[in-house]
Amino acid sequence: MKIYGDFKSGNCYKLKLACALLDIAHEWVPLDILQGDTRSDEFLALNPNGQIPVCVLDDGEVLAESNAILYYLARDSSFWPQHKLLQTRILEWQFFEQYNHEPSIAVARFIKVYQNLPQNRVVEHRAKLKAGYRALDIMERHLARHEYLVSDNCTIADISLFAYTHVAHEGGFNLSKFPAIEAWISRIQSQPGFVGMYD
Ligand SMILES: N[C@@H](CCC(=O)N[C@@H](CS)C(=O)NCC(=O)O)C(=O)O
Repeated sequence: MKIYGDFKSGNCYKLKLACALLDIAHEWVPLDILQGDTRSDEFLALNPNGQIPVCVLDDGEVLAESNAILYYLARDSSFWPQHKLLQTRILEWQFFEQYNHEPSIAVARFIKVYQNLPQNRVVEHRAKLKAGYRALDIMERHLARHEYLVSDNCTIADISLFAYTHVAHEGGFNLSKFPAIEAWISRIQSQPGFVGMYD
């Protein structure tokens, strides 16, 4: 199995982390989005949407969308519980991640880390911080009452939300205002097989 990704991207890191936690062998194919690697004809033939991560299975099937790939990787493990209600709760958090959390926290981080906060994106960055803090507030309130997002152990909902939350400070967020999130980050980091984004 091949995973096309950028090691600094949270969406790609979700798969690196899942493979480490589940001990799934794979080949990592590094791509650089700033160099236009995701716009080449070769890459667009894999994913016409021009985005990473992309996973190419041994039989040639191509999978896109980080949270869908997480399901594929983890569907037979404890990271995807069998109970229908818990599965639905995982999807709730993953849709929240893609619609509310990632578009604010990941984009704020992109503007700072990849683009060094250019003057013409300062106002947008401020708006992303505001929206991102709202998403973090929602997580904080939930995690103040629960050890993990969905069940008593780590699921792919935690992997999805962990990816950009644990590097939110790189985008300008102050996580010290969120003690329950910080404790949850430590719990994820102590999972057997854990690998960091920059490892
Ligand atoms: N919904 C997609 C988002 C993927 C995404 O935004 N990928 C970024 C890197 S984090 C990308 O490929 N950007 C390059 C581009 O859009 O041109 C997922 O979860 O996989």
